[in-house]
Amino acid sequence: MAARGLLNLTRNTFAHESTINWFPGHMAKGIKQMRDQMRAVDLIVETRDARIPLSSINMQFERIVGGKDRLVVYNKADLAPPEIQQAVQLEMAKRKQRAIFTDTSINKSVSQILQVAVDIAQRDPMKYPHFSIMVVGMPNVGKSSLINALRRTGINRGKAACTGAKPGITRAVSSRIRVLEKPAVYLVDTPGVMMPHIPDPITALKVALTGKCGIKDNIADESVLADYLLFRLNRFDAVEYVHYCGCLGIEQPTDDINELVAMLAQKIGALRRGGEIDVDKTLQFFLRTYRQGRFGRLCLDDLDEKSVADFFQHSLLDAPLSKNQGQKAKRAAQRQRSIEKARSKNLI
Ligand SMILES: Nc1nc2c(ncn2[C@@H]2O[C@H](COP(=O)(O)OP(=O)(O)OP(=O)(O)O)[C@@H](O)[C@H]2O)c(=O)[nH]1
Ligand SMILES: [Mg+2]
Repeated sequence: MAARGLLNLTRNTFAHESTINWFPGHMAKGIKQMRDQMRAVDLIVETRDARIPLSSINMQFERIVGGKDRLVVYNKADLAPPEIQQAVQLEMAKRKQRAIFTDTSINKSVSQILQVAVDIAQRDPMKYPHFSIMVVGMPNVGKSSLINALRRTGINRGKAACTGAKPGITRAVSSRIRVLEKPAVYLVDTPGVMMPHIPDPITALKVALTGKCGIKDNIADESVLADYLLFRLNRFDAVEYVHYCGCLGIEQPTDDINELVAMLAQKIGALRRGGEIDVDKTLQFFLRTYRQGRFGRLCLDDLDEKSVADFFQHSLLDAPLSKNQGQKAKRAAQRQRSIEKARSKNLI
């Protein structure tokens, strides 16, 4: 790994203003279906993305699943550094939430979910002649993959739910899918649900970067996503990307996304007639390669005590339900910040 001190890496912050407001109709419909079926549900498996353990929390589920027994599952654990697991579990324990980490390709990993269900069901067999789990979470966190993996692990059967690399594959709440015979355990798949408005622009970038919203819908600009990714990779000293782009000039990390695109385009042959660079294709390759985990196992959220506290205080607890509420909340937060700033300078 190159020594950062020698490198021309100049950015310590990433300036970004725009947020994401993406809430297609099938999500609102999905929430209604979830609410309608909630009475028959014994356990909620709230699935989050291990690469963004904070930013993949959707506070809407607090309102939807309210008092139900809940297990938080951090999926795609194979793409996140193993050392974050303890910190996240501690944080969840403080919030009285059980949390586990899963990788859907590993039976032992997903069978932890079945174990939780079996433990609850066996405590009171009269109450649970059969046990129903509803799997909820943001788009593309791997809900349907988890269901297929649980079916494979529990009853050795093939896929029952469609999965895909793009968000929005599951469009409606599914019927019950059996995943265990004794005790009888069923799962219900649900469409991924976004926050209608993500107030913090950097949280929005992380959500988009990990593939939670459709790029084709122009929700997030790929060049901004790629630039933010480059910024984070450099900040982490995660310079595996250099090896991908290395053969044609980049021998050390760069903070310049244009330089990276120029080199990478040559390497992958993303060139139009006359040698002009196909920027879109190159950016897509860069983002796809990251999402496949080929730049290493990275956690995009900061998990030190202060960052976690700030996150819960500012981004989540007052999470708005609509764009209007979001704008109001943003203005209120700005006002509050100016008051605090003025206070700290003893002006008030
Ligand atoms: N690396 C990795 N990829 C996973 C894992 N689980 C799922 N995936 C991949 O993540 C992508 C999304 O998986 P889905 O199961 O369709 O996600 P979903 O949450 O059901 O998505 P929606 O239906 O769109 O809300 C697919 O390409 C899966 O192969 C995992 O544990 N590790
Ligand atoms: Mg799905």
